[in-house]
Amino acid sequence: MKKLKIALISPKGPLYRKKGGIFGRSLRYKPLTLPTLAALLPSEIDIKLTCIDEGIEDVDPNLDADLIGMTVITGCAPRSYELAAMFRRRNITVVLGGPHITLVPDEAQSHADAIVVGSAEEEWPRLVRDFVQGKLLSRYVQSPNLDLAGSPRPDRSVLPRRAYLTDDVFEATRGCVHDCDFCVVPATSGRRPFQRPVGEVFDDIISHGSKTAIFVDPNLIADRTYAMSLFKAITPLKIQWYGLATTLLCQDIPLLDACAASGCRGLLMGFESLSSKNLDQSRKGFNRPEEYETVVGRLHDRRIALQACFVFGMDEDDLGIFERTAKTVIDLKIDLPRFSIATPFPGTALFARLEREGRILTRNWEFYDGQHAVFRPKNMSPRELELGTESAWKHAYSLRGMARRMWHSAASWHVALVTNLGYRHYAHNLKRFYTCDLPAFTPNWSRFDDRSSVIASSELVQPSIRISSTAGSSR
Ligand code: B12
Repeated sequence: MKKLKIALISPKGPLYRKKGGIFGRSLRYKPLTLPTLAALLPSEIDIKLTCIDEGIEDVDPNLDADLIGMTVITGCAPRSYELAAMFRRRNITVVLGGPHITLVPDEAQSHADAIVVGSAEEEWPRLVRDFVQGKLLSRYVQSPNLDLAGSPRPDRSVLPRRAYLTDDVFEATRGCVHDCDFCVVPATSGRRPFQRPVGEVFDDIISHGSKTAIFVDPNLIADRTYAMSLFKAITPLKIQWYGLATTLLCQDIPLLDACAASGCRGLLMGFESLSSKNLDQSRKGFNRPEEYETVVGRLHDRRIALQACFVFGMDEDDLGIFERTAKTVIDLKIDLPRFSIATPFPGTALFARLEREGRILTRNWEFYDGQHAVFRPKNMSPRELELGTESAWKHAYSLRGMARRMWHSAASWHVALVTNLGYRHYAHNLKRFYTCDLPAFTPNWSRFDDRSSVIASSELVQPSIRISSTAGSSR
């Protein structure tokens, strides 16, 4: 019987339009989505599989496939729809899935022969079997009763190892218990954290022979009991690992100690804002700005480096916020600060509120990359928000700022230097990495009329961003 030819594609995203992404391809870790989808393919069907991460290799327009599956995050949606249209014109069946499809299924439906809403563990193998039997449905929706126990380990071999810094990438849980209004996770996964049994995570790490691990879970400590048992289980492996957690970890000393003892060397935490009012409005009031210093101190005491993420443009933010935040991250000795522009992803509570208030500037999802203003902020213009964010990056990664932060870094001297230089390069080249407005990528400028008119008219107020001069002088 003829082999079924399936291609899985991760389309180019905001950060990876240019080959090499922000740090050059060698500093990226291997994404888990395509390896997870590959492992779920039904074993009884004879399949020839091709996997393409468009961030590292081009998609051949003449790709030979019977069925193409694409994973879509919001910033990549226009590119995904463009590819889908191209393949459908060639009578290839196209299936779309991923966070954006789950957030706005009705929009996505018209761009594909079938869509998968939610996780793929049950619905993707079912879809492939239906396709083979000529019974493809237009929509497959994951039931909320998903159980990750017994799911196959991701097949990391489907993407080339050499193209990435590491493929020691793991997923223990999916979903989060919190309900932050800007986050897509409660909208895509609900508030129940789905969990792989700890033993299966352990086996995945062992069988992959990993000495380091990156956990992509949105909040590894969402369920304390699970987190504690995971930390205890992996302690004997003596690996070094990196992941995501909330600041609540630092209020729970036994859990924090167990986390450190299990080999945690770096955590990404969403600090989001220095304003409690902003945090309360975003339903992330459990973050307490007055405790940020304690959070950093407790992590550093345990040799855990911190990548703290801040967003700008929330309703309490004024023009002084960029400078205040950039100075604070230096004073707090945050190892790797990150800044982005508040982004109301469709399907989130934040999007619904801003839409009700008539503040959404564009529905061109290409701009939904965390670095473009896609809504009208309260106390500044969209252009000021974009320039201010850039200034905060430059200030935090000025040579003086880097030196002050790195002096106290929990990471090794070498790692701190390489990562800081990487982000410094990024900070000074944001325009190159976020290129929605470059004709090279978007030849049809009129597609952006809705946003560009607002941005252009607000250009006039540019000079009022005080921090730009500070940042420039300290380079
Ligand atoms: C790892 C990660 C990254 C990595 C790698 C990205 C990658 N492509 O793998 C890096 C660090 C590079 C990254 C960068 C960014 N990311 Co990111 N990232 C994640 C993270 C933490 C985990 C993703 C993951 O691997 N999950 C494990 C896999 C197995 O799950 P999954 O991808 O959801 O796939 C499952 C289902 O969705 C479904 N599915 C997915 N695709 C498909 C396709 C088909 C055909 C089918 C049938 C099913 C299906 O099946 C899978 C198995 O059940 C998620 C948060 C999260 N935990 O989900 C954010 C997340 C995906 N990222 C997000 C964002 C915004 C970004 C950035 C724009 C951030 C920024 N400003 O820089 C950039 C853009 C990157 C780009 N492509 O240009 C958002 C997306 C929001 C949205 N509405 O689209 C998320 C959801 C975080 C968040 N809470 O907001 N990211």
